[in-house]
Amino acid sequence: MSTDAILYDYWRSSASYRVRIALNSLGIEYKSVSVDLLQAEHKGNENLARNPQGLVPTLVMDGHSMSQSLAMIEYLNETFPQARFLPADASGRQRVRAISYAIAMEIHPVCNLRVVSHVLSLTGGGDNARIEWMRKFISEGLLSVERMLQDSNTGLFCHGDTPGMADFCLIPQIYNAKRWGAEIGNLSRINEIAERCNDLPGFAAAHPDRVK
Ligand SMILES: N[C@@H](CCC(=O)N[C@@H](CS)C(=O)NCC(=O)O)C(=O)O
Repeated sequence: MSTDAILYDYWRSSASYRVRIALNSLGIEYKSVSVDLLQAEHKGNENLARNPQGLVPTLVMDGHSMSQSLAMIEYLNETFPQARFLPADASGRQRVRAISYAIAMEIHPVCNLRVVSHVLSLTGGGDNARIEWMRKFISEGLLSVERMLQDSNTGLFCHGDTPGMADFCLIPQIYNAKRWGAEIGNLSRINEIAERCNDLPGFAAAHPDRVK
């Protein structure tokens, strides 16, 4: 589907990766504009004008400039009738949001570039400290998600048999776990779901290696 959507993102950003999966899953064509985090482009005036928090991603669509990846996914869910990113029932939506937030609001913030860089600057830590930090919070966080998934509402995907917002959060976090060498091999539910998601074209096309 052709739209005038623009996603301001960065190839390795997991919040951007979530939104790429959602857009691809709906077959929405969009223009991708890179905001290079390593060059600090996200802190520049151009990015601040579109994203007041100075972060990525930003989705410009339907005349709105949107920040916050989960709010974008919910916007797409509400505006595209074919999207089934959240279930129809309130308790299902609560569960999908809880899994999504366990990743996006618990694991992701403490592993963010600016947070880890600041910790290292305060403590004088180097590359090894960075790796240990990332491994600790990602493996502990995903272990808690694995426990959330030990539930009869989990199906082929995080909730039931349709991929949705929780899966859109999980897959980028697994990419990060692999990137940093976090121990997740024993998380059987997570690994099974990841294998299924990664076979889907919308997920595959959103992978960082496909967009860098
Ligand atoms: N909760 C925000 C998080 C956005 C976010 O933190 N993005 C990261 C990249 S994944 C970023 O811009 N980091 C820049 C930094 O930490 O300086 C969302 O879901 O959109």
